[in-house]
Order: sequence, then structure tokens, then C-alpha cells
Amino acid sequence: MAIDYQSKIPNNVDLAQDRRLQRALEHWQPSYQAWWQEMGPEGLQDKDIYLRTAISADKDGWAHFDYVKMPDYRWGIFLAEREGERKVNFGDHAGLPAWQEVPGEYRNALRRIIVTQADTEPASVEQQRLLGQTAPSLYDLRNLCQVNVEEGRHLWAMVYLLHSYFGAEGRDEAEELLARRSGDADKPRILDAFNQPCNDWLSFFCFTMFADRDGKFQLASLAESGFDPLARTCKFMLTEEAHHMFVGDTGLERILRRSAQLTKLDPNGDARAQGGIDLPTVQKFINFWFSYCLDLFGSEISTNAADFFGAGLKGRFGEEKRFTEHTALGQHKEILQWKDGRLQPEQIDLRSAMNEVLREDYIGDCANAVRRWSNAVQAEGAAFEVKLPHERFHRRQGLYAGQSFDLEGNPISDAEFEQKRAEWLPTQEDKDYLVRIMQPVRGVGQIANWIAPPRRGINGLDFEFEYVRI
Ligand code: BYC
Ligand code: FE
Ligand code: FE
Repeated sequence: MAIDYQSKIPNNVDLAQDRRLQRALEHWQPSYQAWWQEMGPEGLQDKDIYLRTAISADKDGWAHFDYVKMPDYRWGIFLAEREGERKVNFGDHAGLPAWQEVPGEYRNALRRIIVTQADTEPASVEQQRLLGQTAPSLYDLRNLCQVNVEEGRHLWAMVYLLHSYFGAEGRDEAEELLARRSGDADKPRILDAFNQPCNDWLSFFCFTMFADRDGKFQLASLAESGFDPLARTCKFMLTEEAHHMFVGDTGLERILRRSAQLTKLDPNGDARAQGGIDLPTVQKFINFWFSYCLDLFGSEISTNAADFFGAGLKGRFGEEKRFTEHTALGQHKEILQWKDGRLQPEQIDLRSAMNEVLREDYIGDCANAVRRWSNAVQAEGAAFEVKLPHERFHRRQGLYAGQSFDLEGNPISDAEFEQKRAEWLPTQEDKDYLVRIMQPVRGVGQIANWIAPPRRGINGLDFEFEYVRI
């Protein structure tokens, strides 16, 4: 599965054999590049950056590291290897051969799934556009750029599917993907989390921790899809996603560790007096981003989710390996409904609860990281426990959107919530403070005061390496 880097568009899908598709994508390519110039990382387009590029899409060693200027990054189309005679593994068509073409009856559903996924990729680049100006080290700056070029490639991955399988409609959708803008009042991105400003590095690490982790779960459930090209595309995207989550997970851990150190150092236990970020502020940003990312899973009870599962388009996390029963029929899941002013348990048929099933797996994954962070903080001698807010806290979508809940998930009045807002969620003052302390640090091996250095560098290199030639 070597990648053809001779073509204008690097690929491992034999693009040269399909002239019509090749022309369509070559037509889209300049629009993409124009979008990248406008919305990609500000002020870094002419810098040499130590980036990894895919050289092959198979399991072992696909990465090649070298200095690249971002506009010269070889965005392209890489699908995981085809696995023999793959079958539809769940839902009503389980056992039939996986589809290599779009089944007519699922055309709209698949297009919707692909467009929604695609839209998040450029959105995240737009949200992160200015962060290069305040990076705490060259190592972090390089990671930001790595994440961004790969999100750009994820857009390519989805656009390939749209162009390849959805005809004129797909081409129009591909154009629209470059026309919407994160946070724009008239043409916003589709999902709420991807319209939120991400203007400081604490937000960036929360984003890559929680939003990219949503990506892991969404892509993994699409990697189970009976529509084989989608499954193979998502499988390869997942290999890139691991680094994004690593950036977020270790970034937060490094901030928390440094915050604990500065808290201990200060005579009054005030990390801000030492130029750092106090632990409760970090917690507030976690509360904010975690709750927005829970919304990405959709409503707790969803006929769309039931239809996607029944059709074999979107499975559970690890559907094939983790489950033995793949119809999800005749089974139920208890869901707490907010009705008549109280929470009432109801048995919901499992297919309709698939969004919630995926969200629970996601929460478990997040909880593991939070436990590790708490240990790291306590190892520095600070008595602080990092916590995930309850899944009902601060929701904007789904069953719990219309009611206020506290951090433990207890219903409270809107007035009580407003009283607590500044304690639970970032305030403008918190955001202004972060902007004040986040000054760029660009010397080799140097690091800002508010974050600990990473335990090691990239690709076996030290932290003291010129990751970006500034
Ligand atoms: N924001 O009954 P519901 C990644 C809308 S991360 C705005 O719940 P369903 C990445 C919904 O569209 C992975 N609107 O329906 C990470 C619907 O509107 P319409 C990204 C929302 O179908 C970092 C209505 O509310 N992908 O790749 O069960 C960097 C009723 O919705 C939201 C995903 O997370 C929201 N949060 O769920 C780069 C998408 N939630 O159609 C990349 C996965 C709901 O009635 N989830 N609505 O006008 C889906 O695709 C789900 O289908 C939806 C909706 C969440 C969209
Ligand atoms: Fe992505
Ligand atoms: Fe990502």
C-alpha cells in the first residue's frame, strides 16, 4: 500500500486510473490551498517545521519526519488496506458483503454522516488559527502545526468520498466545506463545539483532549461501517488521531503539574501570583470543553442513530471485536428522562440509545486521563483532584439541554446556575488572564512559565530541538 507521491494529489487509491475523479479533485485542490492560506496557522506558512508525513498506509511505520513548509505538505488520499472479503458486521444486513458503492437507499444518510464529519476538520483549523502567535515552546508550536496539517488531510479524506461516491451533490458539498467558517454568524460550522473560540493554549489542550477524542469515537464507529470506503478512510484517520489526543492529554497534564508546582511555591498558594494558572481555572476550562464535546454525540434518544445502526452505516465503538450480538434488537437501555420536574428512568430500545452508548464509552476514556492527571497533581504535593463534570452539566443538546444541572448532575434552578457560573465555567476575566500570560516562547529548549516541559520530544528527539525554524 505504498503511497504515490508522483501525482499532483498523493494517494493510494490509484487515482490515475479514474481521470474524471482526478480532474474533479484537481479542480478542488486550488480552492483548498486558498482556504489554507486564509485560514491555516497564521504567520507560519513560510517556516520550516519538523513534520511527519505518511509514506504508506499499512500498519507498521507509516511516518516520515522532516522539515516542511506547511503549504508544501503533501495532502492526499490515504485509505487503510482492504481486508479480504469484508462483510457488513452489524444491523439488519449483517453477513452480506460490505458495500463498495453507496447503497441507493442510504445515500442521504451517508452523505449527511460524511458531511458532518468533514465539516469539523476545517473548523478546527479555523479555531486554532492564531495559536501559533502564543505557543509556549517550539515543541508545542510544532505539534499545533502537525495537528493542523492532519486535520486538513482529514478534510481531504472526506472530500474524496464526496467526490468519488456522491456525484454533483458531493462536489457541491465539497465546495460548501470551504465556504463555511467557524463561529461565523451567517455561515457557521455545523456542530456547536466547532464554533467556539479557541484562543488560548489551555483551550487548545482541552480541545485536542476532548474534541479530538470525540473524533476517536466517531471515527472508530464509522470504521465499523458496512460502506467499506468510509470504514477504510476512517481507519487510517484514526492512526493520525492518536497524536492529536496525545497532544491534548499531555498538554493538560503538563499545565496541571506546573500549576501544582507554582501553587506549592507561592507563600499564599496562589499560582497566579507566580505567573501560572491556578488549578480551579484549569478545572473550569475542562468543564466547558467536556460539556460541549458531550453534545457532539447527539441526543440520548435518537431515531437517526437507530437508523444508522440498523442500516449498518455506523456501529458501536469496537463493534466487531467488543460485542458478540450485533443486531441490538430486543434489548434496552435505561435512560433518565427529565420530565415533570424530575429525572425518571425509562427503558429505551438499544438502537435508539446508540448515541448514549457511544457517549458512555467516551466518558470512560476521558475519566482514565483525569485519574492520571489527579495523580500527577498530587505527586507534586498539591491537594487537588481534577474531576469530570456530570454528563448532565451545561448541556446544549439532547435531553438535558433545557434544564440546569450542577457539576454532580443534580437539577438546580437557572438562577442557582447563574450564581455558580463564574465558579464552574471560564469567565471573561479568566480568558483575559490567559491571554496576558501566554506570550510566545521561541528559543530552542525554552518553555513558558505556566506549563511543564514534556517528558520527551518528538520522534525520539529531545525537547531541546529546533522543531520550528522561526
Ligand atoms: N451541535 O436528535 P439529534 C472530529 C442537531 S470530532 C449542533 O441528536 P442525531 C474532530 C442535529 O444536527 C468528530 N447541532 O440527532 C475533532 C439535529 O439537527 P436537524 C466529529 C447539533 O442525528 C477535532 C438536531 O440537533 N463528528 O472529527 O442523533 C478536530 C437533533 O439532533 C448538535 C461528530 O461529533 C451539536 N453538537 O445527532 C477535528 C458528529 N447535536 O438535523 C475533527 C457525530 C445535535 O434536526 N454525531 N445537533 O436540523 C453526529 O453526526 C450526529 O448525527 C449529530 C446529531 C450529533 C449531528
Ligand atoms: Fe480530524
Ligand atoms: Fe484530530
